[in-house]
Amino acid sequence: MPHTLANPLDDPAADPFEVAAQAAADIARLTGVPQHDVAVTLGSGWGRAAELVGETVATVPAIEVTGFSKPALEGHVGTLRSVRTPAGRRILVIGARTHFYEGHGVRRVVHSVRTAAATGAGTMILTNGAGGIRETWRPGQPVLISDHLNLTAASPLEGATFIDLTDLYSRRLRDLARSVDPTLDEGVYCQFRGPHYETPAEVQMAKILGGHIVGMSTALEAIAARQAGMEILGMSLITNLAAGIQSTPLSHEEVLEAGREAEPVISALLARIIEAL
Ligand code: 8IG
Repeated sequence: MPHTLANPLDDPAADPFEVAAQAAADIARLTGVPQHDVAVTLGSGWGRAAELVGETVATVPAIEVTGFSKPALEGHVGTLRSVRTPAGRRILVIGARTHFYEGHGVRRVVHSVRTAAATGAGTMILTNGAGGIRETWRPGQPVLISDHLNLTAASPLEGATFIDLTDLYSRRLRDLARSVDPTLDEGVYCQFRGPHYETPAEVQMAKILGGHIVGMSTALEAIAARQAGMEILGMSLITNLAAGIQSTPLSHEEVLEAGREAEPVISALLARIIEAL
């Protein structure tokens, strides 16, 4: 009897791009939408941010799609949605992020991005909730990601796959986002492994290294999106100031609350950016 794996990506012999192609076929079948133009991953605080983007055509539990895993966390929605904008653009809304800290390997972390590319999406919008290092930033503030520091010591690329990451977070898309909201600030996102938050010393290290935002996602996904040839827009909702920057301890509850409060503002922002793409 062959051993049945819970997730085909856990089979080292599997081709992750073939699994993504299968997942894209599942999405086409389950949503009735053969192709998507843009994909959006919703991070902490962004859970309802897609509701103003357009009409939800179909909602699919992520676990029904090949290679996807159960969501690990409250505040992370485990669904894939097909949304149609007023202009008729097809948006794949990914509310099912697998984090590196879950320990299932990088293939699973970037599967949603590879799947999005396989559905036809040429633009990948990656959102997250994160800690802010800049003292002028306030919880509830959205910022653009201008570049990243990948501090996970991992990569979604396998073998001698050399990919250029200059302009990884597209200047064109950042300019476009600022044409929607000129007050949007930007910064360098540091992906830590987590799931613990940083020590104040680690936050100071990130600051010295040129970081402005600390989080536990996005960088690995952006690399995979670039490998797939997508144009990338990254946005962080600053839900807390990073450890030691704020005087009080960090709590997941605080993160959720900042997300709830910012929801109407970032929902409208995201909808307007997508409309302007
Ligand atoms: I929300 O302060 C959120 N996610 N690493 N540090 C890291 N991840 C985060 C933080 C934070 N806030």
